[in-house]
This record gives sequence, C-alpha cells and structure tokens, in this order.
Amino acid sequence: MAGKVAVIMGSQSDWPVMQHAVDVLKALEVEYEASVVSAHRTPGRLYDFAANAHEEFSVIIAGAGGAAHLPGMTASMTWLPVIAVPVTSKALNGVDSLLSIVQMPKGIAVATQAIGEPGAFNAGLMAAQIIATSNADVRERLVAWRAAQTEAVPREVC
Ligand code: RP5
Repeated sequence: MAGKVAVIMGSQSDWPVMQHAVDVLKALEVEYEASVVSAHRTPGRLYDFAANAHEEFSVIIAGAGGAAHLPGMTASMTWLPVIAVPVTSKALNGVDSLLSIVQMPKGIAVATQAIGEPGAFNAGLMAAQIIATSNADVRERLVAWRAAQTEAVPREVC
C-alpha cells in the first residue's frame, strides 16, 4: 500500500531531535527513509531530492535549526506535504528555527510543528495520519496507538 515518508534534516547534529520522528514511524510500521540534506551546504542535493521526491515518497518531514530554510525550500520544489520540525539550537533554543520556518509567505505551505523533541514526535504522528488516509493498515495501528495513549492517562492523582 502507498505511503513512504522521507525524513530529511539539515545536519547530522539534528538527529538527536529528528530520531523522535523516526521512532513514531517505526512504532506505527510506516515506511521511511532518513537522510541529511542541507539547504545551504548541499543545495544540489536538496534540488535533486525535492524535484524527485514525489516519485518515491508521499510525505516529507524536514527538520532544521538556526536560520532554517530547509522545509520552505523543499516545499517550494515539490507538491508533497512538508511537515517541519524547528530543531533546538544552541544560541536561541530553537526560537530562531521556529520563526524561520513558521513564517512562510503566502503561496507555499509548510506544516510547522513545535520546537525540538515534541515537534519531531508529532511530525512522525502527522505523517502517519496523512498516510493513514489512504492506507488502512497504518490507520488501524494509529487508532490503536491513540487508544493506548488515552488508556495510559490515570484519572487519579497520587
Ligand atoms: C542547520 O544548522 C542544521 O539543521 C543544524 O540544526 C544547524 C547546525 O548544523 P551543524 O553546524 O551542527 O552541522 O543547517
């Protein structure tokens, strides 16, 4: 069934955050491929990836930090949905990444998540939700995962 996710990040140093997206995809048995694609250090790699991504993938998760243009540049070159993760930065704790990514000018859409680990985790979930619209197996696992999460919240405070 359809639905492979590309997980790209601007640097190997983004992996400690971005691995949380991959953790979710693994848990829900969603096919994925993770790689480093830097908008400013490997622009040729970015162009090749974005121009051809629709032939292999259904959704893209893009994480980057600092003056983070990877998600927006990727989105400008593909019609696939791009889910963005503002990676926590050393200088400004990811606020720079968030503001760089979230303020996309009108005309090119990027689905920006929260800064850091929660954003990466939710990016994985969002990608799975998109895949679930056309893949019944992923849908079933996602619904079960959500139910287990709900079940795990105790009512009583101890
Ligand atoms: C961005 O610059 C990357 O996404 C990363 O978050 C940040 C720092 O990269 P490194 O200097 O650690 O490779 O392009």
